[in-house]
Amino acid sequence: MALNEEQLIAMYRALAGSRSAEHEITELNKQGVLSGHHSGLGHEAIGVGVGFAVRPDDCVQMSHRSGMMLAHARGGYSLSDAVLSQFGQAPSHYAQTEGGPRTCSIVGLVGTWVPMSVGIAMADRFRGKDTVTVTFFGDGAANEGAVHEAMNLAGTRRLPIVFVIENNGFAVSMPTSEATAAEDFASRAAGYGMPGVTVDGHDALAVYEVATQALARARAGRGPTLVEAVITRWEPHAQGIADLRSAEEMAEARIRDGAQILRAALIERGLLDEAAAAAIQAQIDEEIRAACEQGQSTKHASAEPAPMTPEAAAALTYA
Ligand SMILES: Cc1ncc(C[n+]2csc(CCOP(=O)(O)OP(=O)(O)O)c2C)c(N)n1
Repeated sequence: MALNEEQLIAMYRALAGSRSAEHEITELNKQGVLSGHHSGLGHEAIGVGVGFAVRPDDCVQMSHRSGMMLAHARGGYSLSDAVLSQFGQAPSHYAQTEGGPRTCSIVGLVGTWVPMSVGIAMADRFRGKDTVTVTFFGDGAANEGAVHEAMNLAGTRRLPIVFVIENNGFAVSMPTSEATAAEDFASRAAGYGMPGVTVDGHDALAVYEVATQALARARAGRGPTLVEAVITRWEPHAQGIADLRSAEEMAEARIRDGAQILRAALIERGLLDEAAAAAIQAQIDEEIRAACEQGQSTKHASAEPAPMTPEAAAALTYA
């Protein structure tokens, strides 16, 4: 289903907003004001593209990369919520709010939520619903045994589920090329008896198209799809973890920019101009600024531990 003009502008607003919120949260982590973040910078277009394709009653199982963007794009989760949740002053994007879109949180063990997603799709099928489950995971998780079993079961039973692999080329510091001999992940779908599609994960409109088709297929009872969204991770795996990429490689990772790509596409279609884009950005900046101010001014009133100093944050090692 093609998005109309209003929806396309809303998509840009969600993408630019997610980018700015993610940027601010990442910076506050670098400064030691916040701690423990897995930055989603670079991944935004995947969450936003899928977020616009799903129905509120579809169940989305988020990842630690694009969960916030998904929640924001689906509606009911503001940029202010996203920032304040980092200060413990708003619900996390993983939490399902009363009457809001249906979500399921990840668990700490990578990949273990994928079999749970298959269980949700199966339960919905048993209940006679026409809902679809969408489950997100990384290229590292894709190599977990439980994930293979889950996809095999979903293919066998033709379950209403869409698997979205966010392939950022790394599992912490392990390059994909050292974790699998296969050229890509989408081709694995043949072994599970489902279609596999590769999409540019920086292109929100392309992600939206692929997700829309996969959702329609699942909703029509024709079974699951494996979507491989190829993306670059702009930041190290998580705060305090050294990235093995060179400075040049880190800079190259930022060349594909989802917000710029959507902005250029909308300008080319005559739906957006520089002034309108600037006005949207000014509203976003103001919402995030106010949330940061509120978060920082009231943070110490709670019983939370004192924030880490930048030195302590930099000294963190990964266990
Ligand atoms: C079962 C398990 N093994 C290892 C870890 C530690 N760990 C946390 S995130 C992560 C990398 C996951 O890589 P990927 O699935 O590609 O997602 P990405 O972080 O790149 O988005 C690892 C190894 C874990 N949480 N669970």
